[in-house]
This record gives sequence, structure tokens and C-alpha cells, in this order.
Amino acid sequence: MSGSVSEARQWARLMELAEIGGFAVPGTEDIGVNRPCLSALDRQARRVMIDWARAIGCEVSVDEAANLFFRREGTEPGLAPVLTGSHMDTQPEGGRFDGIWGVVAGLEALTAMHDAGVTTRRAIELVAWTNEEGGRFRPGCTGSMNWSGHTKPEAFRAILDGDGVTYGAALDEQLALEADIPRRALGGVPHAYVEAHIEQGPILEAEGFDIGVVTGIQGSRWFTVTLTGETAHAGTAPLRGRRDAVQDMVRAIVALNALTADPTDTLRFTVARVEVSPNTSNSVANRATFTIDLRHPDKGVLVAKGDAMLATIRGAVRDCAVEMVENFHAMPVPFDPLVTGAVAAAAAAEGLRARELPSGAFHDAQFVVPLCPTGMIFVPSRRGISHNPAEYSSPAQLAAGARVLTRVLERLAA
Ligand code: HGY
Ligand code: MN
Ligand code: MN
Repeated sequence: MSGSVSEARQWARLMELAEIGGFAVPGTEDIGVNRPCLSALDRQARRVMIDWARAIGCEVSVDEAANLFFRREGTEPGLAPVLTGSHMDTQPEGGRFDGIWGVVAGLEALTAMHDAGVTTRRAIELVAWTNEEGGRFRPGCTGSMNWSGHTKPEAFRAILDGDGVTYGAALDEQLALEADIPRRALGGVPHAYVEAHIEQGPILEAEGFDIGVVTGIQGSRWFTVTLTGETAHAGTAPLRGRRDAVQDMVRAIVALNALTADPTDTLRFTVARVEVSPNTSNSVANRATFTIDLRHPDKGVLVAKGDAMLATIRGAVRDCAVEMVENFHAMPVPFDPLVTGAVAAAAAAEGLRARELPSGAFHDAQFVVPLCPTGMIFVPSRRGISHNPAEYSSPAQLAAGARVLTRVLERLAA
């Protein structure tokens, strides 16, 4: 059946979807994609997927978290389905493959089965999870957290995007505009879940491998820190006595760099979203908000370093009040041998070079782990670049990944 996977069809579909929110990067060959979750662009891309899926007889449905499902019926409909999928939303300066390839690869696998006239014993469901990235609405993985029961839908409704739109309002709008799509209950217990995704790191390319047999996902903790001081005139207020939120933010980040310093370069510490008010050049900042993205494969390190952040910030800040909230808390997860074994066997059957490796990026798969045997398939990323318009995997690399996914689904759904 993997022989019915079409490299050209999969690539053409990816390039068509990349047009939706796509943008050229002047002076480069790169094409970036900015397709926020729960947006008109997101809905446009979903409609394209729905048409392609219906053309091969899939049943389409959407749940109250706006997760979008495509079901290819099996010979025994009462059995728990095999689930595959990923996300269709992107970072603001995202690439053409992060997330969306896993959804298109799932469709390619179902199309290959359709073309080969093969029906598996278990139904196969393909899902496009809502808001994996956490770009527009923090945190990410809100769709899979709702679906898996990890977090109730109402917990996310008040989250605001940069334009002051709430997650709840954006979700309600999406569901209203997709009211023609049959609604399905939130949740479910698949027989197994496998997600195809680009590696977003340099290992497979650097070491000459075609397929990553993903062994698990490192842990991630997200925090938002708000420092509150006092605004003042940049020209008249003496520095002595100022309560400058920007200066205190600098002190806090320098202290956090020391807390998270790691000579083995395993720990990941990122401050990448900063908001300052009043945000004018000649008024001292009275408020500075910054985000923390902390990751590590070892739960103990993640807990110890994350739990030490507030005290470290308080110790470094001189003049401002400090508030910190944790808005994402995902511990490291291992994948299941049932799936990692199927991925390794499929790569071997395809004559592909495969190696085991953990995922540095988080994925919706981590929230499926508690429900059923779960795993992932990686394909190489050029120079390990992702969350960047230069993100690239070749048509052949992506087709190899789709062939492996097709074999894995066939085996799990047998
Ligand atoms: O941030 C992540 O790890 C994912 O790519 N959104
Ligand atoms: Mn992703
Ligand atoms: Mn991503």
C-alpha cells in the first residue's frame, strides 16, 4: 500500500496549503507561512483539506474544541480507531511543513489506501488539532489538551490574543462558521496514535538518516512574568529612585541565565516575547511582561529549575513588584514500543535509514500518551531550521515519511 503514496500529490498539496497565509521573504528563496489558529486563513485551509478528504470518502467531523477529524471506516467499525494527525496552525514566521505535513501525510496515507482499494480492520482517523503552536493564544496544544481531558475547554476561554480577542470568542466563531460540519463529542480512546512531523532539529540530516523513530518528548514549562514599577519623565526623573520595569527585567533575565546555565547545552531557556508599557522612548517603563520557555528531557531538572525561577527573579529585581504565572506544564513523556517498534519496522521495510531520537519540540502527541500507545515519525529538516521561513524538507524526504506512516497505520489498524 505504501507503493500508492504519491510524492507529487503530497508535495502539490503542501504547496497549495502553503499559499494560505504564505509570504515570500525578500532576497531569499524562502516562503514563510503565517496561518494563525482559529482565523479565516485557518478555516480556508481546513476547507481545502475537507474537500480532499471527502473526495476519498472520508467522514468529516469537528468537536467543541474545533479539532477537525477525517475518518476512513474500517471493516469492523465498532473497534477503537487508529488515530494519526498533527496541527495546521503556524508560528507568525513559520515554515511550510511544521504541523501541516503531518496532516497532509495522514491524508496521503488514507489516499494511498483508497487508491490501492484496501480497507483496514480498524477505522483510521486523521485529526487536525486546534492551536498546537500557542502563537496567537498561549499556551499551545489547547485542542489536544481539551480532547484528552487534560484541561477543560472553559479553562482557555478567557485567554487574549494580541488584538484583545478571547480564545472563547475565536472558538465560537470557528464553530459557527463550520456549523455545516457534523459535530462529534469531545474525547475518545484510540487504539493507538502516531504523528508524522518534521524533526525541526539537525540530527537526522547531519547523521544521514531518513527517518526518526521518536522515543519521547522532552518536558516544557511556560511562564509569564510581569514587573510593575512607576512611569516617569525620561528627562527629569533622577535615576536614583526610579522604578524602571525594563531595567528590572534586564536584571531578572541575567539572573535567570545564570540559573539555567548548562555546559552540556541540554537545557533550553528562551525569553522571546516582551511587552513594555507605556512603550514610549521618553517615559520610564512602569510595566514589563516577558515570557519564559523552559525545556529539558529530565523531569527533575525541569521541576528544580522551573520552581526556582520566581525566587531568582525576586532576588534580582530591585524596584518593581513581581508576578509570575505558569501557563504550560508538560512533563517529559516516553513513547510506546508498540508504536516505536512499528515505525522502526516500517522504515526497515522501506529500506530507509532510521535512528531513535527524542523530540526537542513539544507536540500534541504528548497529551495523547496517557490515553493509548503513542509515537511519532520524524523526517529530516534542512540544517535543523524550523519556526522560520527557511524551514525545508524535500519532496522525497516527505514521501519517504508518508510511506512509513502508511505502513505504520496499516500495521496498527490490522
Ligand atoms: O514550541 C514547540 O515546541 C512546538 O513546535 N510548537
Ligand atoms: Mn509542530
Ligand atoms: Mn511549531
